[in-house]
Amino acid sequence: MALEESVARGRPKLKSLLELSCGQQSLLAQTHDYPDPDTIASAMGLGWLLKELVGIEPTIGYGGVIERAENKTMIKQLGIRMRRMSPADFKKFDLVALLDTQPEVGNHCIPPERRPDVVFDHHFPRELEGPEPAFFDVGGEYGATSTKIVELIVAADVCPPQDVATALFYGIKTDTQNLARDASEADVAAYLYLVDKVDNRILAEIENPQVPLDYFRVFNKAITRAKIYGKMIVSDLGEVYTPDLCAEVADRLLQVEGVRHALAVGWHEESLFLSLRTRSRVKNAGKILHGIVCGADLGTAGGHSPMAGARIPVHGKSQRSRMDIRRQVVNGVVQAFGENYRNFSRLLSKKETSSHAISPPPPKEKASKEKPDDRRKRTRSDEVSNRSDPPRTSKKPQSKGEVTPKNRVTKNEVRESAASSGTKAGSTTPATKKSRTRSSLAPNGRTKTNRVSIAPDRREKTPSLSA
Ligand SMILES: [Mn+2]
Repeated sequence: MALEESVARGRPKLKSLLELSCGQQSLLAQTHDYPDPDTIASAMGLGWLLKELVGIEPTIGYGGVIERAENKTMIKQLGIRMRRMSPADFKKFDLVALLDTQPEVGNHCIPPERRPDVVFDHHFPRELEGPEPAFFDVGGEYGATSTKIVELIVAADVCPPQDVATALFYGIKTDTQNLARDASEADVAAYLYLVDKVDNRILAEIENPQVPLDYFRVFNKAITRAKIYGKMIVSDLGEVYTPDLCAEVADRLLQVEGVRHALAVGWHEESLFLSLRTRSRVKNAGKILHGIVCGADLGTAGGHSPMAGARIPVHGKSQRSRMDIRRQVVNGVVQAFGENYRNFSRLLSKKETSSHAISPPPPKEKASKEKPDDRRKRTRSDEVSNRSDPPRTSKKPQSKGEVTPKNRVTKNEVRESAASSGTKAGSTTPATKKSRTRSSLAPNGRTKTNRVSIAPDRREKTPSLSA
């Protein structure tokens, strides 16, 4: 039933698209700068369909970089070939299609003199400054551009191969948060049409990729720098290796209890990037960010009601004016959500952000009454017995009041010593001091071997990882 409506919507679009592409040799399906899964899937789907129907040779183009782990995995696992475009490249194609954005919105690198011939976008329509492209399908009740492409495929009555189906499915899934956000009946119909055509093993790999260490460094910054203004949370990530991280962080920060709106900002290649999220049904993130960024002619912005992004070029601008721009935009967004930008608290306290100690919490009862001397004696006798009879470590400790099992004590010592050698903070805490005393008292063979095999390894790794 719903699929019949998809066919009905797709049929006239397919007809005019075929008229336009018939007899043409080459198609450039252009995605975003910093493309997301929906734009990649739409370009792949459109390219495949037109090759299938009219034999046109498709190329998928992009600008910026592709760094987000999920997107890189998607491209690799589905064998999608994408070409980074320079302005001169656009002349080489008979047809240029723009997917998931519009000529005036930005976030693409098609030069102004080469108007795209085809535009597919589900975001709200923008006023066109130049002539309307020959094929222009913008807006409508769609949570993803991929859904529009699926409607063409069902109207053409062809069956997409598994890689195309998987890409389109993932495009719809990410843009609608698995049909939970801004999903229309059209999206649900497209999703259901694709669901049994998907390679679920590849989909799982895409959704659970390994990420670089820097990913966690950025998240660390995001959390330590986060400020809370009433129901709004804002974090400045500093320089990021990919602007996508702003989106990921904003999504994550929106999970903080009591938070209704989240803004993450980060710098990448002479631009300030912003990602805004809101749970509000009244406020429109896309319109707010568009008003603040485009209204002041600072840069480009786009998005929907619950989520939006913006990019502000700062090339040639002084450090001072970069800070002013950031302040202007952040304060503007905070105010737009009815909060006072002068009034904030931090997600983490100063103490929490500065503490690097990894000592265990101190014992709560009995142990505090013990004299330090007693503990020292016990530890020594314990370790002596360990040395005399090594296989006992695998057995349960003989009596209850004893110190923790020997091998665990040893590991803690190793961890603490490795940590205190790496960081200045924490090395003066009482617990670390004790453990040092303890290990220096133990001429134990086992302790020594562990120290040699674990601790130097960590010491070696730490500096190279931070490089
Ligand atoms: Mn989209």
